[in-house]
Amino acid sequence: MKKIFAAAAVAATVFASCFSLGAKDRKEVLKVYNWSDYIAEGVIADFEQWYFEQTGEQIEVSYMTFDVNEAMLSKIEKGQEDYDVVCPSDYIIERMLNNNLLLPLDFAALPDSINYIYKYRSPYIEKMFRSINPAIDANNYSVAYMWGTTGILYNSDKVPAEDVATWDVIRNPKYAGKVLMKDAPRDVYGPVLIYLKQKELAEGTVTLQDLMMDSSAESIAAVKEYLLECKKGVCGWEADLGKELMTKERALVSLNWSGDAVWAIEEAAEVGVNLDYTVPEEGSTVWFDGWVIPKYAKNVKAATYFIDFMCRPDIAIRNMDETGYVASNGAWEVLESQIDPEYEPINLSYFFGEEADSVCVNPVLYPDQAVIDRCALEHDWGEKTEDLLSMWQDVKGSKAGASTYIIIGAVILAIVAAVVFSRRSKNGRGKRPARRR
Ligand code: SPD
Repeated sequence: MKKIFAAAAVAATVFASCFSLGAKDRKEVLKVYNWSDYIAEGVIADFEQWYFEQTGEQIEVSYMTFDVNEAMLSKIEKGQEDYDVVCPSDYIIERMLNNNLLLPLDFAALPDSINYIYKYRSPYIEKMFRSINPAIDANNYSVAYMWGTTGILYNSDKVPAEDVATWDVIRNPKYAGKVLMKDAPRDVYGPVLIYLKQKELAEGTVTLQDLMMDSSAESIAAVKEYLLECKKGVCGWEADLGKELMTKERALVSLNWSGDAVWAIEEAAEVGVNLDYTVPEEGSTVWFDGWVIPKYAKNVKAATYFIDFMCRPDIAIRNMDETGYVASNGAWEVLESQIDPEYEPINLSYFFGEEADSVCVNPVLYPDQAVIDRCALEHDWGEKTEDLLSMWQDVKGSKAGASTYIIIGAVILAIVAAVVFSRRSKNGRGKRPARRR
């Protein structure tokens, strides 16, 4: 996975855009706002070329990135930028639908020969998108890009599998100072609440779906208390760097997304570090990031073509191979590209149809039915989101965790060393002894 090259290519695109956009007609510009590290090298340039071939019109993509759903949403809600196409997660799509921030997608406008969206939509994705918002079918407003689970990425040489069978590994004192948390409040809140309510889940008095909607003051307080305990052992809150810190063994346990895990496992193997990923037994969240067109978009036609291009199987495969994430694309060609006899056969008929009931693919990429059955979709909390964000700030900003102590310790040592050194210099004792003749 050539992340560095991909990043350089994206940076070059953005750089080039900055210098040429001023002179361009807005209709010749497509503003894309996507997650960082989420597209393969060269795909943007290939889209510009393909768009010209299909329409005879020039387009220049202005490509911008974000790392945190809530930060992206705040820009959209304030109308700070007239993005044409954006890639939020499921519960943010739900919020955008509730707040009337999205345009319906018109794929009938595309010529049949290049309409990849309907042709390759997985039945599973279609069903899950329908469940995003029971009142409005999200399939009419969004097309899934990548999807996955939230779980634990861990160093399998130093952390035994039984320790990661539970979310409580993030609080396990054995790994204090070596735990990374995703800087994504909803993606941490869900698993922690599932852990805290495991007894009620087992007894059947609550369901995973109930927990995804649980924004009560009691639950937020319980998750806060738990996270404050975890914080003593947390060495960082990361948006995108966690995978690299794991490959360098700077951390041993990382609450992370399956796509980052795939990337990290492959990169780590190349330097002899063994990482693995699991979805703890208590249950977790399954998530989807989908393309949407905000209602103040200026280039709906190019945005529609862009979303369609991302669904072309060869493009989906390139994006998967380079980012580690899984395309929401049900094309058989995509499945075939991932088949590797090294893996045990798993049942992916839920995603690719009946014929895929026993396929050898990486189970971190495509969870089998048993994992899916213990995962649920996050949902928008509306106004209550503020309570979560404020709890999150309290936890991250409150009294020091391990990483803070390490930094403070290093600063104190540096000051002490500087003072000792300056005293020794003044007394002449720090000087190199004169050579005997
Ligand atoms: N570096 C790209 C990361 C995108 C992951 N999206 C996951 C969102 C889960 N809510």
